[in-house]
This record gives sequence, structure tokens and C-alpha cells, in this order.
Amino acid sequence: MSRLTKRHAAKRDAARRRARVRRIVITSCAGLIVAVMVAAFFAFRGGGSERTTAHVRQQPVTSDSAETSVNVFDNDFEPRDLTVHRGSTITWDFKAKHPHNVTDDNGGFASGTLAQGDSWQFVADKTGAFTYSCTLHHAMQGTLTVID
Ligand SMILES: [Cu+2]
Repeated sequence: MSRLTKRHAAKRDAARRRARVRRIVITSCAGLIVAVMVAAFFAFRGGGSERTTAHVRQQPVTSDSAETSVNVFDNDFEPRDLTVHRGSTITWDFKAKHPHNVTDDNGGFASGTLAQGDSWQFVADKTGAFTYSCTLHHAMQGTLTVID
């Protein structure tokens, strides 16, 4: 190999090394951006007490479990539409910053007004569809359907 070709080969190797470093840097940057976006998504989802989700679409939930929880956020229940089996226990966990209540529109059950950190349980001993709301915030509406 002539000196010239050797120098050329060395130059080419150096260029390849630089390209590899650039690729690694670009890949880790992209990875970091994705990680930050995923973290931001979960931070937003887990926004807890400050969250107002009345405008957010929710999927109805059917629980086969003997115990099911419903989150009470400011202005929303989650899940809004819950179906459980007769005899199961539903626990409403009050995670909202402001006080709320769980009140059956037809008088079948009422939690009374509770604060952040409280929870209230109800045993679904009758089948049927029960609409309930927070009497302080009428936009907060939920449905509890009890099946056999
Ligand atoms: Cu309320």
C-alpha cells in the first residue's frame, strides 16, 4: 500500500468512526425524547387532585371482581359507567381537591359529602341500573349497573 493510499484509508476510517458516533448520539437523543414524552404522558394521567376530566371520553368498565374502586376527581367519576355483579363492594376513593359526594338520583344510596383522602363503600345488593351524581356539582354523573 502506498503512503497516499494508507493516509486515504486512515481518513476514511476516521470519517466512519465519526459517523458511528453521530448515529449513537442521534439514537440516544431520540430515545431521550421518547422517554420524556412517555414520562410527561404518565405525569399528566396521574395528575390526581387537580384533574378535571368531565370532557374526557371514558370506556364503560365491567368488573367481575368482588371489590371495585371508583375514583372521585374534581368534576368526574372514573369509571363513569361501572357494571358489577350483585353482592360486590364498590369503593369510591375521594382523590379530588374539593369535597364531593356520591348520591343515587333515586335515593337508594348516598355517601354524604366527603373530602380528599376519604373513601366510601357500598355493597351492591340489588340488581338494576343506578344513576348517581354529586349534588354539589351536577356535571359529575355516574352509572352503576348491578347484574347477577
Ligand atoms: Cu362534587
